[in-house]
Amino acid sequence: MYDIIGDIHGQADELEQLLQKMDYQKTNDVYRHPDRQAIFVGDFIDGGHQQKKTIEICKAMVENQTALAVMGNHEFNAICFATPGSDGDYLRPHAKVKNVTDHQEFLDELPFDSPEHQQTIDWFRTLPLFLDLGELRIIHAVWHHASFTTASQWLNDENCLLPDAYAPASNKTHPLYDAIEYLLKGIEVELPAGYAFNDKKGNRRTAARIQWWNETATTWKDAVIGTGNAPLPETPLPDSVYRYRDNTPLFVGHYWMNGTPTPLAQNVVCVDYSVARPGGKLSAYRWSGEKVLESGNFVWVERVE
Ligand SMILES: [Mn+2]
Repeated sequence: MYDIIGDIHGQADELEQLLQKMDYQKTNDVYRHPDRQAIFVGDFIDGGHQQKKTIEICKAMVENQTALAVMGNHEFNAICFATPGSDGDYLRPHAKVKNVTDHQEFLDELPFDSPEHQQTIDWFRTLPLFLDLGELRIIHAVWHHASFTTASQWLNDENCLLPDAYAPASNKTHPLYDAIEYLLKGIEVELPAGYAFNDKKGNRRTAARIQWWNETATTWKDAVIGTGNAPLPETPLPDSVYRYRDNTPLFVGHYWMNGTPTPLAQNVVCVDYSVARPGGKLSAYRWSGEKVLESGNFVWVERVE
């Protein structure tokens, strides 16, 4: 059975506390549990000041099969930052200031192109985009069938992106770009004509995130998230807007949740409770075969301030 652990973002102290709280013990430098396996939902890096240590702990667990892991958008970005494209520039250009500032603490700990940086990027490349374990599924942001179809020809047998996939996945005009966006960063849906909202940075947006896990939110007004107080239509969402309707329990990270951990739906859990920001938690869901996910199965530690 599995303990699914949320986005760590370089907070290694909290990771060790959480593992110990779940009775994982460190033997021969590897955390392990006598009869459970951990699963990391990605986003090991960017944020906290212990990114190298976080990678050491998680990589050792994955290599010794005491844990499984999937790729987060931050690992995908780190690979693109380190991968030259055919035009000679990196797939995530270094001249764009935001690409560097978002990643600076990682680069401070693992200097660009150093052997330890290269080894870390090589390990990130071995992380699958998703895990389908039959009775449960894990992906960083959205389990999205249409994007799996698009991505399938760019994956190896273990569902890792092939080396040649990173260039098309970084090219906004290529179908693989949107597929990776959906799987690792979430779905945005165009609002009905005439509707818009201002995002956190004050930019006017006409596409919004939706609660793809929530079948009971049937109108635009109820289903859309992150739109603040903007007026939204109370008309039904069209059927074309994606919802996760499968019975198989699904675990995701990515969403910077607040408050007391609880399932998003009876078949969907988000384990990301924002340990990378003040007041956040590192959380895990201890899954033991149940089809209906329950809030009592969450375990967490508070962020060390
Ligand atoms: Mn993420």
